[in-house]
Amino acid sequence: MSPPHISLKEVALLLDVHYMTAYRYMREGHLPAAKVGREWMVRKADLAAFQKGRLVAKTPKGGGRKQAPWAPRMTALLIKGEERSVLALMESVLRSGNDLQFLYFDVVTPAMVEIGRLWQTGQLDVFVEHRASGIVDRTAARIGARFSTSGVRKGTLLIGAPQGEMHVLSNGLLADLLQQAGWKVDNLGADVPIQSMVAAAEQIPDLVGICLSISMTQNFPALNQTIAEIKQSSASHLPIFVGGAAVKDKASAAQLHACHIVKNLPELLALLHQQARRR
Ligand code: B12
Repeated sequence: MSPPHISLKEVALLLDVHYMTAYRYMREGHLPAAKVGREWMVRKADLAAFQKGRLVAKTPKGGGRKQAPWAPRMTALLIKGEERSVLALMESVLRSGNDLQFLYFDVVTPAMVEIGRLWQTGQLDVFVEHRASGIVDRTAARIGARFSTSGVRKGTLLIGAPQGEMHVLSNGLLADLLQQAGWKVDNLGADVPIQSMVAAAEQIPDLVGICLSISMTQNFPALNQTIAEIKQSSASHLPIFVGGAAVKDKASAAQLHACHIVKNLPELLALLHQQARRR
């Protein structure tokens, strides 16, 4: 019977790539390998899975967008807590011709949702979820900073999560994408006290809108009160956009006060564009 492992050199030959390319696949976390003595060894089963992934990647579907199984790889690296490999994978996604929005919403978001599912079904301890969140926060901050454009801004958007809401990864990702699209973003982060959100809405100059993110329906009362108080303040004219995991269905969305319920970034961009034309 042939051994279940082969060396990285043999992998390079089989894949018809330079040894350093095979080494990079390993370093970036696409191809699991273990050092045995002085040699890197790869399980044949892992190589087969990797080759399958590459095959998928080479077969563009849906308008030519590459379909490499990025999200499962991201999930695996986040679960292992491999911060450097997560960063390297993010770089690979972008180098393969995908944009920042694809990286954030089609790779990072499903990976985090899967981690949440594994936690909810008792397959992961919550520390893994905390560690993965920290990794996404830090790596996305490094990647996102490169996409921030300078020049004339379309106006400022205030972003935040209402009192009690700790889920704010989406805020950071949205902020990067909105900045890339030409807005200045003031991101207040998690658990913003109602009065602070109102003060920010009243005091930040050149404000054109407020984006609030909500993941837990139990924070609806705080969100509703925040919206109500903004509507009674000198910032009452500002449009309020609400998005997040808690407003995915119509019944939840119906519990919210006057605001625009937004599903995703393209919808938000379209609404902002409409608002700008009305001004
Ligand atoms: C990471 C995470 C955490 C982290 C948050 C860290 C951080 N810095 O944000 C930590 C560990 C702190 C945490 C804590 C808790 N969490 Co938690 N968490 C998650 C998890 C796994 C991922 C959330 C995430 O970041 N997703 C990635 C982002 C990018 O996706 P997103 O938020 O959905 O945003 C997308 C869209 O919704 C949209 N969007 C979001 N906001 C906005 C805003 C606008 C304006 C627009 C246009 C679009 C938009 O854009 C994004 C891209 O598509 C989810 C699982 C899940 N299914 O969502 C659970 C989840 C949200 N958590 C849950 C729970 C229960 C908790 C805890 C109570 C228990 C716990 N896990 O310890 C606490 C409560 C904390 C609190 N008081 O808020 C539940 C919520 C259930 C519910 N609906 O009530 C979930 C769904 C897990 C589950 N399956 O049960 N959590």
